[in-house]
Amino acid sequence: MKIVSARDFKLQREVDYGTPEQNQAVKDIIHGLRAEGDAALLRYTEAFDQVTLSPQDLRISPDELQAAYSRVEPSFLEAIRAAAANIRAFHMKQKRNSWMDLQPDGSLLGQIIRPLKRVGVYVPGGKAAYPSSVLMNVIPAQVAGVPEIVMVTPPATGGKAGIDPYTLVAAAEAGVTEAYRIGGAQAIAALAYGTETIQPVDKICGPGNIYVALAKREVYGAVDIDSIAGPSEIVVLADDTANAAYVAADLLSQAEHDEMASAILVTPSRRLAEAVSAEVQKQLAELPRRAIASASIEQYGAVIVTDTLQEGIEVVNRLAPEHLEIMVENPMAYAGLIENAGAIFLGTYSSEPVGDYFAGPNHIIPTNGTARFSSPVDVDDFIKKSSLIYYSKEALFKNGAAIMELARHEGLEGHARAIGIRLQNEGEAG
Ligand code: HSO
Ligand code: ZN
Repeated sequence: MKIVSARDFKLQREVDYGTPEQNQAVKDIIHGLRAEGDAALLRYTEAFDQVTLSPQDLRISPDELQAAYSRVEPSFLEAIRAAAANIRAFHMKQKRNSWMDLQPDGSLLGQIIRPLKRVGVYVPGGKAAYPSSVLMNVIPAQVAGVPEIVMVTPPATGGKAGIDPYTLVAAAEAGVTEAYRIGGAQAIAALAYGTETIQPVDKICGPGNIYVALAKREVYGAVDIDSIAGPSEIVVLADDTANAAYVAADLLSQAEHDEMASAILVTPSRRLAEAVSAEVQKQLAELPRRAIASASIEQYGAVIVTDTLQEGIEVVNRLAPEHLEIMVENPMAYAGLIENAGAIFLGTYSSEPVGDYFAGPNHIIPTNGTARFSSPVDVDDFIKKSSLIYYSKEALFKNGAAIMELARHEGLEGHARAIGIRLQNEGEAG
């Protein structure tokens, strides 16, 4: 790994907005789907997934979901149930209540919290179908009270039998209420606009390839979308007390996600910097996904050596990483100094995979420095609020003049009169 000083480090960040051809292809698919519904969906599935379906095959039946249970190991089922329980418990803490405030003048103000009615979750096919991500998308929606949670996932070649049983089990455990074997931009368009078979949703979440990401951008506005996730990132802030082999293993755990993932060590210890760099090389050689991980380490990996731990904290705050591990002598003392990080893992035993899979917090976390202003996925992403306003007569008479003043200042006489008519009609003088 390259070892650089904080001054010399330049973070390379790229957001993929697709080529003009990709953007045009996505626009055409959405247009086709809106014009022709199911027929277009089946045609695109045949063209892009090489699977021929008829309209009644689109839906993954409840029986098929159930049948997946016999195709996974009992140990997998046990593990995913334990993870789901932790994730559910963590997200339950985020639930908000509607509230109302009664004012002394008899007026009443409040907020009504309601779940979204129907949410679509995209689950990519192939190697990137992570059951853990199904849990992380679906459980917060379910805890929020969303009654209809629709999963879509591309039909693997092989058609009906092709959907990964682990994905199906995760979906069933998390609380998916409907599932369809569709993928790509056409699946996003179907969720956004509906077809004869698929009712449209209010929000679409979940990761996907560039076509899926572009389609989500394109349908945003007609429906809500989650943020578009970039490659995984980990920053480890460590001092001389850290175990170099553990730090290296944690860096590699995220480098193996993607050639564009980034894994960075920030440390004031030159000794640790060198030890971790050597460990990364050693462990890389034995890692099954070494091709991906070494490309990531080569391009986006770095060890940043700072003068002090304090300077290390400043570097971390500037990077605003998706995941931060703090492996220093007294990690608790530093958590409060971190202003920008999506998830903070404290101490030797809180390796990132603990959070990726199991502890309970969501693993869908802002990337690309966006932890500066945004947060991990949570229950709030699946609710909406309505404001509640009740003015008593007393309140209106007390404040009517001020309201009319503001309306007239904006040249909106109709607004002023809507208030004025009541004051005149029912006031002392009226
Ligand atoms: N580290 C990834 C999540 C993940 N890890 C899924 C394993 N599976 C992005 O936060
Ligand atoms: Zn991960």
